Amino acid sequence: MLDGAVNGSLQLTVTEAETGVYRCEVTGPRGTFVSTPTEITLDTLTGMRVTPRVQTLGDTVPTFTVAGTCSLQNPQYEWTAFPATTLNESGNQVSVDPPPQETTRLDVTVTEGADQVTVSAWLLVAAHPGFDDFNGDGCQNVQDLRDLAPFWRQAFEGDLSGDGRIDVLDLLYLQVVDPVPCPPQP
Ligand SMILES: [Ca+2]
Ligand SMILES: [Ca+2]
Repeated sequence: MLDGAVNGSLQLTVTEAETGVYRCEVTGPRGTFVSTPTEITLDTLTGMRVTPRVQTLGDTVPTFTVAGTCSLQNPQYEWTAFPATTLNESGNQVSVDPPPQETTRLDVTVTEGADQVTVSAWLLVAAHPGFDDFNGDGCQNVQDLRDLAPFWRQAFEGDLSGDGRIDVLDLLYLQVVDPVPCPPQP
């Protein structure tokens, strides 16, 4: 019997040691009832995800991290890029350097004991370069997006997504990481 488990409900903080089959035994004046067993298993890879889920290639080396909600004992990570490109792996992190020439999907298979899961992330690479700082003010911020907006749904040679016009797909490729207004450049 579990220490202290003498009430009508049982709350567990589940670790590997607490997995197994549980039964409840109720004893009263007219005898003892034993419940049907309930099995508790632990899937340590629940909630595993890559962050960021999507990022756009900018002027820094793109890095991704995979993590879940459980702490893992002896995880193995296997990163794969589609199309293939150079990956620099370090535990649950990977950096993509040199930068790929086209949009790349990253898959990571995480293995912990008998459990395994594969999750993905995307590195978006614009079809045409030069949009890192669209208005040339030295920042990649929302002002670049505003300055691109007048071309919305218009023909635009050399656009980011490569279909010859500006729409929501192109905005996905814009980095908006710097402050607004853009501070004076050194
Ligand atoms: Ca700018
Ligand atoms: Ca486009």
